[in-house]
Amino acid sequence: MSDEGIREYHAPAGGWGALRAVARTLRSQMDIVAGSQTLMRNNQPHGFDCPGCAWPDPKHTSAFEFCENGAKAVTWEATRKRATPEVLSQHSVRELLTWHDHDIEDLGRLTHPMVYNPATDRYVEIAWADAFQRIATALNALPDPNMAEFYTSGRASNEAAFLFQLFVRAFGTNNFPDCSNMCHEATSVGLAEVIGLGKASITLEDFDHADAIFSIGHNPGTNHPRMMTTLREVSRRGAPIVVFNPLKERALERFASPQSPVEMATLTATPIASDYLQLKVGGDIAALKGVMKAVIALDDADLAAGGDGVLDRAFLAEHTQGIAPLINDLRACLWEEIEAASGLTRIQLEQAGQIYATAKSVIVCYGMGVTQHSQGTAAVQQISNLLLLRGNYGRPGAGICPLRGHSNVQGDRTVGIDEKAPAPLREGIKRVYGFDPPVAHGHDAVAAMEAMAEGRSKVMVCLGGNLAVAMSDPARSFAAVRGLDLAVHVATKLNRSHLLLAKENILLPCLGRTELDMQASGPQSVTVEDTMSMVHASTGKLPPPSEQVRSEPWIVASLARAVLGDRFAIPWEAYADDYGLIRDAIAQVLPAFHDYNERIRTPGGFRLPVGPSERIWKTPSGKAEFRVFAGLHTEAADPDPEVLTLTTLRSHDQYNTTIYGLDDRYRGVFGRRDVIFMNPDDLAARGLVTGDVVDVSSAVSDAILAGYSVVSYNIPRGCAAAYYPEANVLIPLSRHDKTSGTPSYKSVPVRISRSPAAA
Ligand SMILES: Nc1nc2c(c(=O)[nH]1)N[C@H]1C(S)=C(S)[C@@H](COP(=O)(O)OP(=O)(O)OC[C@H]3O[C@@H](n4cnc5c(=O)[nH]c(N)nc54)[C@H](O)[C@@H]3O)O[C@H]1N2
Ligand SMILES: Nc1nc2c(c(=O)[nH]1)N[C@H]1C(S)=C(S)[C@@H](COP(=O)(O)OP(=O)(O)OC[C@H]3O[C@@H](n4cnc5c(=O)[nH]c(N)nc54)[C@H](O)[C@@H]3O)O[C@H]1N2
Ligand SMILES: [Mo]
Repeated sequence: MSDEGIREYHAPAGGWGALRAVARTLRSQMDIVAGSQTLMRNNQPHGFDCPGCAWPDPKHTSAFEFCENGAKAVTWEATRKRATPEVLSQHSVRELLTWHDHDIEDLGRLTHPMVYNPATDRYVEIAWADAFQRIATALNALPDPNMAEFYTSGRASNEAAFLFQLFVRAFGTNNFPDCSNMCHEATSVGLAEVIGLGKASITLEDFDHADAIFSIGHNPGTNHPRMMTTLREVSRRGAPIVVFNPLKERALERFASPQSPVEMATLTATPIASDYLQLKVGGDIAALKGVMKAVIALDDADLAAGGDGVLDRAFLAEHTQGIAPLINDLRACLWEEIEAASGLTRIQLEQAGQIYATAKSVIVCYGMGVTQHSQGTAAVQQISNLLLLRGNYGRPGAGICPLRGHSNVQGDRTVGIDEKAPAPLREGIKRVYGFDPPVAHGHDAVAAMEAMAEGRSKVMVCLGGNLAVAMSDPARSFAAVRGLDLAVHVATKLNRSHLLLAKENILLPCLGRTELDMQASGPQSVTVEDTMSMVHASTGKLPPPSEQVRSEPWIVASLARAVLGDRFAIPWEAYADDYGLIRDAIAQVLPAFHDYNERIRTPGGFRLPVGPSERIWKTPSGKAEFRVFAGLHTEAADPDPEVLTLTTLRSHDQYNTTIYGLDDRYRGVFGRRDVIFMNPDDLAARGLVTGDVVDVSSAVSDAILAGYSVVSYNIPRGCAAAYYPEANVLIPLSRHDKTSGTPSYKSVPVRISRSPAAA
């Protein structure tokens, strides 16, 4: 029995709890004065872009936009701790592998290039030139360039990412596994098919004009905290916010703004959700179909009463195709089946349909709760269907808002990190550099892991991230990395992926966003694209963690030169000396970036073209397309009533695989992560109470998460939740959305049994 550290948390999200958490973080990682000055430069017109999330910056930034988790991201990077060669000489890799992920990263910033020495089982210093030489030798020895994988995590700047893809394509492959493949790939693929662009259609200002917001499967209080300021304003002006989430997330219930002196002084808060619909995990397609069915019924009723209907018929005629089969499908869906699959009642869904049909303009926001299922792409397309019914695209206050994860994951894609090698990009490269980039699709993240596991790929070069830990199925993924000839990691901090030893292993330490990037032509800025397609500059000011640390563009350019020599007419050295030249090159290859250097001088930057926001649809038909999904399940339900559907979540104290601390304040968990949230009736049915220790076993593989404590929680029956990345053991690599490749992290069939160890 272990209910230690589990207690209910009654305060609203934000508020004093958030301020206290920031003070604690500053104390543990930084000198407090330097720390708070650094935070002030966060997301300011001349400061650095917060490495925390991809939420845009308001045009009129107040003196300091407070964000607890942004503060954690910044202080974790700008820490005073250092993982020097001396520090790493004290710990063998065998020892480090026994450490908690938090402790591995908490060694601090990597300060020198390092290579693994098998004789001592330690990472030791190596000169930059020697590191590049060893990598070049291994890459050039491969019989086929498609035997190497080049991973990107979404922190890389546009400049670093553009050089990386140029290098890799010149080398000869499109193997670009990317964190986006584990994240919003269902959006990139699904929305591109139906509206011609896999990105948000709105701008931040649209929230001022929306009459209703639908929020589906995302947790902004933790993962996009600056969005809470926006949602709070929407709520205060009385526009309904309809939430679809299996868990009652505190910030979506009520939020106290640390920016509001009144709320802080009076301990009051603003309610956020007007309607909180606790659907089943994986119930999104059914719920969306239910809402649309209700809208069609309202339309029928209005027409029968002599009205014009609630559908936007002028928009449908001019801009869309395929509504008839959708309406037929919705009419054929039975309410009982929708209720069973969604876990919501007909009345709840009709109420949501009523709000949708009454609002002139609606924005739908969504996150990983929608995309990370075996039918994630189809779920995204149902969201688009709903918006199309009433022409909720391309006018003020209306549109779709996928919440991107990493701060520049969207930009990396735009500048060419894409295993599918789009034709305009290839043509641009050919025009500017005179060579033909490879055409054949390369590997996405799951395909790369499978290729490594099967020995088809032998070298992996990672521009950031923690691929093996972020990926499902560590048994398979860890073994895949360990089977390589060479693993190279460009990183700020040590993590577990670096400890999964290939034959040769090299760590290349890089600057973070907060740091001064000095090159031959002077101090450099980089650029990033936020979730609303705004491209802007980011300029670090802090001194680098050591004189041996290099910028990502410099590292990529130097690596490219070592591998490719003079085989291509690409001015690698000039690019590393002056990032303005990289931006000129991006603008030449991708015309949407015209006058790039000029346009980033404006504070806030510029917006890339977003077709759907102007009702331009770059689909084969030239129209926005409705997509019928035959069925109701985002994940096929297991017929065994004993099987629960487990979803995997981020705690309030983590950034993906980076574990800042062991608390999850809003969910009432403190000092631990080994818990599984379950419905009280599901617990009672198994004779369990909060704190009982259980084994969670996968219903589709032999994997077990042993010794977890159950927590009675407000979550629908048949559903459960646990933290990522620990729960990844339960997810076979083969369980992913076959259309987009996104792993099914959010619907894992599991069984619960009392832990024999505890008995
Ligand atoms: N502080 C912090 N910020 C981050 C990150 C971080 O780890 N920490 N990660 C960044 C990244 S890469 C990303 S992608 C984003 C992620 O941001 P989110 O999309 O908010 O990510 P998750 O924590 O996975 O939370 C998903 C939400 O979906 C709900 N959910 C789970 N299953 C379902 C379902 O089947 N249906 C529905 N409707 N909802 C469901 C969960 O209850 C939870 O509230 O955040 C980014 N920002
Ligand atoms: N079960 C489950 N699994 C999931 C998810 C889930 O919801 N559930 N979410 C998925 C999602 S949405 C994502 S995006 C992936 C995340 O996958 P990744 O992007 O691969 O993982 P991160 O944890 O963000 O990577 C952290 C590491 O990045 C490095 N780093 C930090 N800053 C920098 C920098 O500025 N430059 C460089 N070069 N390196 C840096 C540090 O070494 C740090 O250890 O995980 C996925 N995995
Ligand atoms: Mo993500």
